[in-house]
Amino acid sequence: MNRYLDVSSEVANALQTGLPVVALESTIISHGMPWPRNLETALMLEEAIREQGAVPATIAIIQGRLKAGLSKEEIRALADGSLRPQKASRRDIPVLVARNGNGSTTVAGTMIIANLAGIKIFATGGIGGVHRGAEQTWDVSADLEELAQTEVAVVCAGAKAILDLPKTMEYLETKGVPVIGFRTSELPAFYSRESGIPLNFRCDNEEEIARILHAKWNLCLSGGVIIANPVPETYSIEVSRIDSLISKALLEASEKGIKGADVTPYLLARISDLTGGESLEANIALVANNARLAARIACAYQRMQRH
Ligand code: PSU
Ligand code: MN
Repeated sequence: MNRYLDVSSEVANALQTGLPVVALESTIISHGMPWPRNLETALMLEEAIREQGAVPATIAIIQGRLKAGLSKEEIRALADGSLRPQKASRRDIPVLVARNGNGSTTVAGTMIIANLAGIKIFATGGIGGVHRGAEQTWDVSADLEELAQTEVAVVCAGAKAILDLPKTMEYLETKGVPVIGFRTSELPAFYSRESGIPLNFRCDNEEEIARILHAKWNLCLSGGVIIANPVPETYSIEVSRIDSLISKALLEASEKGIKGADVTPYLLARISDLTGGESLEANIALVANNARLAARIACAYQRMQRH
C-alpha cells in the first residue's frame, strides 16, 4: 500500500475479496455543481453504484492524505466548501500532500489515486480535452495525458462542446486511447447525444467492454480507455440550442480574463444559468447514467478476472 494513500475499510475489503469497485471524482462535487445539488448528487451516485452490485469509492485529498472511499461526512465537507478543496490534477497532488492540503480530484487526479488503490473503473460526467482556441492558449487538459498513461477505464458522456472535440479526438488517437461508444456510433457531446463525430468502436454490451479492458492491459498496452455513454434521451439538449449558449459563455470568460483551471468551472456555472438550470439537470442525469454503466462494467470485469 502506498504510504500516502488511505483506502476506506469498505473499499479495501471489496478489493481484497474481488468485489467490483467504481471510482468517482470529486471536482464535479466541489467545482462542477452548486450546493446543495452537489451533495445530493454525490450521495445518489454512490447509491446508484451499490444498486448495481458494486462498491463506490469517491476519491479526494483530505489533509494531505490521498483518499479512496470517503465517509458521508467527508463528502459533505467537500460539497459545502468547508474544506476549501483545491481543484487537484496531476501537478497539484504532490503539493497538496506536502502541505496537508485538501483537494477535489479531476479526472486526471482521480485516475492516479484509483490506480494506486487498484481500482480499474471510474465514472464521471465529462472529461477535459483540447480547448477551443488551443492553438493560441495551449490549453489542453491534463486528463488527456493521464488517459494516455494510466490504466483506468473512464465512463463519461463524452466531452463538452466547450472543448474542441475534433482536436480532442485527434489527441486521443495519437496517444492510443480507445474511445468506445456505448450503444452509439458517434461521440456524445455531454449535454447532447450527438456531435456528428463518428467513433471507431461501438459496443452494445458490458461484457464486450470488459473483454477489451482485459485485452488491453494483459497486452501491457498501458493507458486508459474512454467509454462514451450518451446522456439519457429525455435530458438531451439540442446541439443548435446549447452551442449558442456555449459561445456566449466562452466569450464572457475570455472578456473576464478567466484562465487555466478556472475555465471549466466558470463555463459550467454560466451555462447552467443561461439554460435556467436545464443543463444542471442534464449533468446530474448523465453522471448517474454513467455510474450505473460503470458499475455493470466493473461487475463484468470482475467476473472475467476469476476465469
Ligand atoms: N467536464 C465536465 N464537468 C466537470 C469537469 C469536466 O463536464 O466538472 C471537470 C473534471 O473534473 C475534469 C476537469 O477532469 O473539469 C478538467 O479540468 P481542466 O480542463 O482544467 O483539466
Ligand atoms: Mn486547462
